[in-house]
Amino acid sequence: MAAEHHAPPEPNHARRFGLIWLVASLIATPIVVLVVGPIMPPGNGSEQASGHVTDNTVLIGMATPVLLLVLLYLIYAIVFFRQPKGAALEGPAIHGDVRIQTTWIVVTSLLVLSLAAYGTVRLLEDGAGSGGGPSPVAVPSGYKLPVQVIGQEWMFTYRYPTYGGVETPHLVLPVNQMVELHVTSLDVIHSFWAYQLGVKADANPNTDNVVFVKPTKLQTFEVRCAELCGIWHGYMFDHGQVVRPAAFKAWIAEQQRRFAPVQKDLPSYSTKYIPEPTRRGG
Ligand SMILES: [Cu+2]
Repeated sequence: MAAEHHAPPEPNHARRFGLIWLVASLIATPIVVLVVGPIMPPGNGSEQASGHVTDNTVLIGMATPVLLLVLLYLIYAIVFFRQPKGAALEGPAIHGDVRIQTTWIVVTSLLVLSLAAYGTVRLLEDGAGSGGGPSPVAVPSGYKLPVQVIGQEWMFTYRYPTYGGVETPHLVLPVNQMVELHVTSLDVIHSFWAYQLGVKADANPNTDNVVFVKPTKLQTFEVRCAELCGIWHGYMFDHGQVVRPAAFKAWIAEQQRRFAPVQKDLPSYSTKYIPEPTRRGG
């Protein structure tokens, strides 16, 4: 009976848990990166979209060991630190443990600062598919097809300045061509969001917001307004297409022919437009 009181010595929990966490992280992180990474949004519709997938994979890869640390410790504590029924004892509190405090500060600082550095480098590489204002810091080299995106309540239209400033109701882009989008608005604030192309840029009145995108896949993509802009905001969407260069040439020629009669009533191409207020009582 007396033997009951001689409890076995406590195992080294820190070492045992550390080992469990290390093994779990070494197994789970590659699986997450290799299996979950490739299906992360927004897909591979453009260079910018593929860049987002890479960035999301880096983030989820770094988050996996952190998440495992929290979850596994929770399970470990429930299993090994469970108090017998009726006991209201807490474990000894940890105060002023220099090793734990230092490790905590160093590891969390390294994680956050390395992600900040990574994000800055990636942003400067290609602008990451978001608007950089009228003179963006990151400008890709080589020829860029300029296309203007005009938001207004409640639709987007598109102008192609290198094709006589023709204005079209749908966005069609040639594949594997770097495009320089000039996003603006005629009235309130909108946001041009082509999800599959990894592009999202504010469409503000009297503003020329430049964003670059290089579609890499023949596809139909969605265009949505991503800024609450009035009562029909939810219906402010349409579909665009990425086509072969020859198909683009044929399409733009057809648009120029079709819209020639109304073209003369449009203001000439400009990076921004100041719409005249509606005349009343005339
Ligand atoms: Cu809108």
